[in-house]
Amino acid sequence: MSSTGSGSAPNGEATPPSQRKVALITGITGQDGSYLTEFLMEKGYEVHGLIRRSSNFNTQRIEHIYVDPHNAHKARMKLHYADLSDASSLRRWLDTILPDEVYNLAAQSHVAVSFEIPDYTADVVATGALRLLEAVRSHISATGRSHIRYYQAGSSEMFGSTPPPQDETTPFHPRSPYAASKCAAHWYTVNYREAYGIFACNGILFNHESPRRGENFVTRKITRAVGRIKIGLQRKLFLGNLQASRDWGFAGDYVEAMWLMLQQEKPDDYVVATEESHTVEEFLEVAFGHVGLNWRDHVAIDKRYFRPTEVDNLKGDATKAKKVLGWKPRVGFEQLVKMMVDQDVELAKKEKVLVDAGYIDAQQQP
Ligand code: NDP
Ligand code: GDR
Repeated sequence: MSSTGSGSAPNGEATPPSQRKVALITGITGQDGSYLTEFLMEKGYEVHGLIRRSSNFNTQRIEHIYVDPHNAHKARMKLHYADLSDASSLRRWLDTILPDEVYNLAAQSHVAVSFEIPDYTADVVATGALRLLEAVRSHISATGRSHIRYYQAGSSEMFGSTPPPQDETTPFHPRSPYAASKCAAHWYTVNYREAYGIFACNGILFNHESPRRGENFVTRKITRAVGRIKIGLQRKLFLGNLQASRDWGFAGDYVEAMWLMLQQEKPDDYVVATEESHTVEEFLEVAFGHVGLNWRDHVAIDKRYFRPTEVDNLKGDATKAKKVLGWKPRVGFEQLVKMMVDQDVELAKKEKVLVDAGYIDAQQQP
């Protein structure tokens, strides 16, 4: 089944349809998928996204670029039902869409949740990547379209307990079912490049955040709480390990690096990072401080948020991406935190209007 919708970015519309590059994105409804879609549409691409069936709409992050499919002449973003656990759907859409570039962003991407649903996580993250690579391989073999390029969304979680700074030569030591699955996906990608000559790249991306970040990742969980506490909708925030340190960048900057990898002469693997690391506690300081609050008055520790095995310290060395791709991050740590807090204060104000009008319950969180 296909539900086609189209979107029109302000720029990129000048490119005639026959000259447009075509991209296929798995995980288009996620944080990175939404930024990558905007980025590619600005560049004049036609973007096809694979979405999975859910009982509620899962397209909130791309609604602003969605145009009703009946406006066919403006159709530059199209959505199709598929799932990384369904190999036949992947091959079918490759054969139908005929993409020039494939970005595999889909994943069960929550590290803590991967301990709860390890089997499913491996099926989607590891075997899902293998299914897509195999679909690309057999599509090329059937059609001769060997120019097709593939991007695999790798993760700094693969480094796990190997101490920083981490670069492309650093050994992997994964610390969760999610991270072990991403390692498998990484090596499947390398293998399909070496075995079949497919233009396939691994982006080893360190944490990247934004106002569109899922609300159960620590950064967004914090900034949502700051907004709600500031507006009087919440009093407490329960967190786990505050000493973990992460190299946090802005998602909008990182999708450019994905695209740049696929524009090179040769396929390769790249670390993408800001090269700065901060603890969760430092994030709290900046986030609460930005609205004149003291995090210590609001944060409580709940052991349920500790992981069976933790990744203590990630800090990337992105020398190769800077040198070869000419990529660099534009948004720094403090700017990122403040951007997220500002947007979540605005969101909380809107929530407050609904609470005051009696439309929603203010006591969803303590
Ligand atoms: P999100 O969790 O925001 O998005 C994940 C996307 O994958 C969603 O569109 C989701 O659909 C989709 N998805 C989940 N399961 C399936 C499935 N079985 N079949 C098809 N689609 C599925 O992740 P991000 O945007 O933050 O990350 C993008 C990718 O980059 C992921 O692979 C992640 O593991 C990886 N990554 C992310 C980093 C980060 O800091 N953000 C860092 C390094 C790597 P739905 O909307 O329906 O849930
Ligand atoms: P991470 O992101 O595991 O790095 O994976 P997350 O924001 O979940 O955790 C970061 C650190 O914060 C600690 N933490 C908490 N985490 C969550 N989610 N909730 C809490 O209440 C909490 N309290 C403390 C965690 O223990 C951890 O140390 C993200 C995902 O986007 C992956 O898909 C991606 O591959 C990596 O980043 C790079």
